[in-house]
Amino acid sequence: MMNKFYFADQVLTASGWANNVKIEVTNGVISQIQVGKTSQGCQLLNGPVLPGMVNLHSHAFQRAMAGLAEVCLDPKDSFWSWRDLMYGLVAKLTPDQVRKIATHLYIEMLKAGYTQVAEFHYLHHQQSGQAYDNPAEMALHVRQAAVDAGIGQTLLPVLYSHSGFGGQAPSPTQARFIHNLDAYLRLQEQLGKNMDVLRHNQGLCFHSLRAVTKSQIETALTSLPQDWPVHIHIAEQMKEVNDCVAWSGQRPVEWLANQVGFDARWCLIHATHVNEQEVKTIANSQAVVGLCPSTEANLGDGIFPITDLVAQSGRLGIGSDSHVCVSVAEELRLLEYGQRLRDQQRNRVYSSDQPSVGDFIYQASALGGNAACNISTGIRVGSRADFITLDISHPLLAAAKPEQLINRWIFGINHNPVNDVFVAGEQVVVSGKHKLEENASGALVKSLKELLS
Ligand code: NGQ
Ligand code: ZN
Repeated sequence: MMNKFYFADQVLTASGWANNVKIEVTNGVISQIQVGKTSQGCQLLNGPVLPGMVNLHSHAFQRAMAGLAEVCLDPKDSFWSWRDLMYGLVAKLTPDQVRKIATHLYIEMLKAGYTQVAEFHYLHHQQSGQAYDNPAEMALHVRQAAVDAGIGQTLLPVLYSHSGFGGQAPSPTQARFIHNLDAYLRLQEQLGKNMDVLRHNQGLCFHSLRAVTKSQIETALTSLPQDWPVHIHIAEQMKEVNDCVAWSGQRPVEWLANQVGFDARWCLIHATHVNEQEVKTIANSQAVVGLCPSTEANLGDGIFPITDLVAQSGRLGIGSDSHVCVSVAEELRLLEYGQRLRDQQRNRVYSSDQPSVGDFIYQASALGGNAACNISTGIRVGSRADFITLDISHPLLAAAKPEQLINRWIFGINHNPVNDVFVAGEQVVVSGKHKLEENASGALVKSLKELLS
């Protein structure tokens, strides 16, 4: 048994802000929280303590092209022309490059305050489309990046078999993604071996309704453990909605609800284009909506009706997806501002018991992220000990009451105040620095030069 004791003046626990808090961590999990204590015998946590954030949607390799697709090549540039550019990157990447890109990215995530990432991993095979000698080669490189950075990871190997609704043949540019169901189940089995179960787990993942058939979804769901999370991209672009209607007479979320069904295990990524009935179905199901505000803005997706979901007690979380932004505050700010811009009103995403927008979206996103990863990381007994401290040297933070801190961070300041970061009770960021950051930066520069020369 490994016991550690931490002390902080102010902690945002699962039941709210508390003062003079002693946190006991046993084997990486919070075993006791005592309020109104002294710091004797404890490691002092420097600054107010918040639970770590979950990044519930990542395609790590796409970090390599962040900011490079912002040049107009055609007046009709769209999500789909961006995807062609992204496929150009896909065609070149080696496992070693992917690992280096992901390691650097995961270090940036930790420094931003994310302590867990759900990696939606679909770049499986060699350039030719042949599996690697070890079919899990790429996935294991992505997991190794999480191990090296020290971030928690839910690895979501993606089932991807088709290019469009109704089982259309994949395009040559998708060759590196493609599995049949048997090969996919073997990959999942292999990835279950030798993992650190405190920080790593797995989930089931369908790329989109374009990429899998109904019978594949059904067989995968019955073949894999029933407590695994299930992720899918859905209804991100109007073309997908229109193609789905043309194929089935139903909209994507409607089709999934009627033909397969979804519940609290599911994480619907984007779900941008939903009607009132679909929002109601999602809220009732308690599936988590995986919002990726910076990527959805970057790709011109549209605006998901968060206000309607929250009014019906639906669940949400945030992801940085294509990683044009690796900032918890920016992601949450944009989440709220999208609703304000649409409604021409202020203070949109909150609840009657939590009217503070920042506090509501931070905590709702952390909780939804936990569900989407099938983990528990809030500051409560029984959770993995993931927490962050804020550097309050900025005057706006220094003068803030605890209940104003998150709003000050998200809406009021322009730098990242995340100071120390702990994952499973291990400190991985110290005063804003990660021990591997210099090495990881050098390795990333080298990989980017190889890829982009
Ligand atoms: C992806 N990304 O799989 O990386 C997708 C684009 C697609 C986002 N949707 C490709 N952000 O949906 O076919
Ligand atoms: Zn995605």
